[in-house]
Amino acid sequence: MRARNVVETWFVALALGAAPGCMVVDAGPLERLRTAADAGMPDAPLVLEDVPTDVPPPEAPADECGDPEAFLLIGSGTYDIDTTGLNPDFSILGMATGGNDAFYQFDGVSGQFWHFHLAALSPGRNPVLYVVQSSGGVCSSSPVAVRNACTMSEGDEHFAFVPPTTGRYYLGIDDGNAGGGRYRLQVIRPMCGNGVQEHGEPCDEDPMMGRCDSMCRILLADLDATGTTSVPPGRHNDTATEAMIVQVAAGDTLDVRGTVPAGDCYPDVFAVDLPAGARIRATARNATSTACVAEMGVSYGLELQNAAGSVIATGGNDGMGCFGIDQMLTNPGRYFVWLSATGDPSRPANYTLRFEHTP
Ligand SMILES: [Ca+2]
Ligand SMILES: [Ca+2]
Ligand SMILES: [Ca+2]
Ligand SMILES: [Ca+2]
Repeated sequence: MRARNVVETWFVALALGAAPGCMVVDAGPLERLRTAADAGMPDAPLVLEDVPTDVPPPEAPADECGDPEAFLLIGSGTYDIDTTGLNPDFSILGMATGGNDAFYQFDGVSGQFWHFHLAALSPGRNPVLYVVQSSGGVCSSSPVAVRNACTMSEGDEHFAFVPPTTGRYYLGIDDGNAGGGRYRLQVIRPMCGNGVQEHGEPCDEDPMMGRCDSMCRILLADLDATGTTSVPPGRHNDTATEAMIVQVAAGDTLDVRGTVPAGDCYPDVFAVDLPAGARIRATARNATSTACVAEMGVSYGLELQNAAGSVIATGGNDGMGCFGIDQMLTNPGRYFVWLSATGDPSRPANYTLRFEHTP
């Protein structure tokens, strides 16, 4: 609509012979004149395609990663991007990113919280979203953060990003399928502690309530002494940054009930703080935790990662028919359990993930 407004303003100024410095603020008389001249027939509405679009909007992304002229993202904003005229000149190590790519830059400050969300507006796309650093105008093909959770589909890609170091970063909008398309990028800068749960924030409430910590991460604890708790629905919990903190003391068991929505590509990520020498078991069970079976047509995936993001165990049969992870830990620290559910995309998968912490 921006282009249409530009054209109409130009038309009004020309028709009225506007002198320099004269501002036309009321197009009403002109509209009535135009309508009269057309014998009462209103003009056909302009559509975007009628307007020359060879001048990109100022917030258009750059074609090349590392371009020092790339638009600088500062605060929250929404950007409509068209990569059809751009080139597929960048790729991420070990990932299919053959589509045309586009780039923004931003100054990341260590510890700040960003959330990026990319949706395809054109059909047949497979968006891929990543953050890379550049040196001397050359971007590293090893991303600082990367997301292609929906690898075979048009599903949105999004992630929380906390810069590990302060510096200039490039945000890449790419695609697993060749060619370009139209996308909508949302950049969100939530403020933890303002009492408002913003897009990208798992929660934002008083830590004294015991459901949300001071970093706006969801706390999962046995608050009602039933041995069971539930994942609040509809929250961001699919990266280590957004992981839900499972509070299970040595010798205790906690059943965490959750749901992977129908067709959802994203994992549910849990964090557990464990001392040296602890043993952690995480087993996937049915919705009522009565049996070690997934919902019909669904299969679970499990990974145990350390704080550096290295996979130290993957799910397997525990010998008693349960799919799970059972790991002794030498080093103390925060560990992450990634649960994914694949299968019938037409209905949600309800699960219980049982955490057992043995000293
Ligand atoms: Ca590419
Ligand atoms: Ca490009
Ligand atoms: Ca994708
Ligand atoms: Ca907030």
